[in-house]
Amino acid sequence: MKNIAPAIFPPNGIGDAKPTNQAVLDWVHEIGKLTKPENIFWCDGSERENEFLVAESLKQNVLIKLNEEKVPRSYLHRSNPNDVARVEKVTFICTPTKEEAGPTNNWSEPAETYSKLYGLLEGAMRGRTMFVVPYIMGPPDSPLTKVGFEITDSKYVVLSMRIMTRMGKIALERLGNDPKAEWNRGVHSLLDVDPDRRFICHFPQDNTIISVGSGYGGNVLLSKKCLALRIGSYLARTQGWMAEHMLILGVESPEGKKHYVAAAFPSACGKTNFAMLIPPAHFKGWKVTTVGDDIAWMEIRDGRLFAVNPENGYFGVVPGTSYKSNPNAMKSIEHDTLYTNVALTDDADVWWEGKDGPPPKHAIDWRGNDWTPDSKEKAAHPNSRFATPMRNNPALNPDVEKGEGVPISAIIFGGRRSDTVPLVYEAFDWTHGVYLGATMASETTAAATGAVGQVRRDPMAMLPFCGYNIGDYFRHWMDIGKRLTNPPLIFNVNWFRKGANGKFLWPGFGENMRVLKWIIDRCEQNGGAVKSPVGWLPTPHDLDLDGLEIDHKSVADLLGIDHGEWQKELAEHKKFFDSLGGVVPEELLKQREQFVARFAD
Ligand code: GTP
Ligand code: SPV
Ligand code: MN
Repeated sequence: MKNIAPAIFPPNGIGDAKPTNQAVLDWVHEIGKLTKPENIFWCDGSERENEFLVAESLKQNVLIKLNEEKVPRSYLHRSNPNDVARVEKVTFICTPTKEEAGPTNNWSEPAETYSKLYGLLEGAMRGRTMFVVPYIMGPPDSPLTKVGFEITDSKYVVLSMRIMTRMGKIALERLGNDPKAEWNRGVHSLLDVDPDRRFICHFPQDNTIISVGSGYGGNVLLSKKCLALRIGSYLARTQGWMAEHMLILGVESPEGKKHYVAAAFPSACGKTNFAMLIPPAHFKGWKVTTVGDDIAWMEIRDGRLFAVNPENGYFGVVPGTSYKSNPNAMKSIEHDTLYTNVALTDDADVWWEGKDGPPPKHAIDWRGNDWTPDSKEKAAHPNSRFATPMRNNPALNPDVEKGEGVPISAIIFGGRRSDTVPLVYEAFDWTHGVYLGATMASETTAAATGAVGQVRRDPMAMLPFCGYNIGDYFRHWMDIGKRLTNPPLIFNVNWFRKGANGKFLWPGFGENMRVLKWIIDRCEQNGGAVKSPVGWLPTPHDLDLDGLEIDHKSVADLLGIDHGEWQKELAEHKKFFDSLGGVVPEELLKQREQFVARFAD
């Protein structure tokens, strides 16, 4: 195997933050014996360590330094062109039985899978440095916070984990010396970045993740989709809380009244953008702040749902990000940012499709080839990403570190649907809301490998992220609902409905404030709505559209319920439930019948 990650040799005082917990030491020893690295680098998360790792990464061309004036302290990384997105078909849930993983997950038997992966890892780190990255997910003083360790042979992973998590000493302190303490074991090796030897495997019962053969995003930053969602959802079910693929935002009215909402949209369907929304001029005095942009961990307190953001940074979609669409994201990525697979301009600035201003006359594309505006290829990969600390966000909510989290007034589900699904509507109650989440669908995006633009069912935006049987997951939602005396209201939104001309009917981005305002009005029990077969639906008068250039016909189309389309939709719901092979809770099957009956009335 070619050594694509040669060892580095730190000076004294760097790379030696060895933990004292014997369970961690034993595990690192075991993985070291297996992978046979040149040396072990124990990360402490310090500034000095970061500087050293950046310098070594520049030497090895893992990073390219960007223009210090234009994007200070920022770098570009190019992943292997065969390795640019999550790969769902090689992602496995390795529970003792196939039933536990359920009908929506790839399953493989734990003992066999360990043995296959250990075979691949045998000697895999020869001539490489094995990094041990301790981290916590969640605010330091939250009861939900979890400790994880990721072993990796990728410097890019270490540098990304430093941005995306609270990394280093803080985790060693939190873990302490109890050898029985709960912590997540994550093992990652690039191997030779061969798609045929790429596997992302989760062992929920062992709180263990093993990822090999990739160096990209959600496949390898094991804190994120692997721990915070797949293992997280499994732990959440047994421990009575929720791990969801949701942004969390705060809305404050001009009078100072605050609400928090959590919203589940599938990958590349607008979470980061919604979380950083800037209200249009018409909403003078309204403020939106970001708690999280991708993942919410929620627990019940005083009969209400409280949410924390387990992450410490944003791993966001770059293309389409501009001062027009998302100024807060643009400000966040102006400095101290690690870019992956964007284009590099001749003055070492970054560029991507949809950035403000004209394209550069010449650039180097994400693959490292010459690019001009006449090129047929995209300059930036459609799933190119930024990793940036949440501290960079001008709209960061000041309570983001609060251990108890923020109280959730509304949960929003949403997907990319060209047709059928109205701009916004509200569920009649919790069970109806769970049904809306369970049956939501979205057109696939570049965030995962495979076809783009195909409608697929993606329950609660968790299809690729639920670490156990989806039927039990639905049941868990129902059980949580029973324990809530003051449950959030549940809504569904669709920013992506298209008109007859094939263009989006809704302007989206900041203008989504108009929908958010209606949602808040409903939470305050003063928003108007009509009862429709799908749920409570605003009339055009119930939405504040003042100052928005949109014609009556578009608004009517956005809010319209086409009975023909919904007959097809309800048939798809049935097909989806049937495909799950009898795991769907009775209450949800009943919801479908009621749905059908409302249309028949
Ligand atoms: P992940 O990080 O993959 O989970 O994605 P995300 O859900 O955070 O999506 P993000 O906010 O990064 O948006 C993805 C794409 O959708 C980008 O190209 C955005 O420009 C586009 N987008 C976001 N919000 C809107 C919107 O309101 N309307 C339209 N038309 N496009 C949007
Ligand atoms: C997603 O795909 O939902 C992401 C990007 O947030 S990744 O971290 O690669 O999973
Ligand atoms: Mn995501």
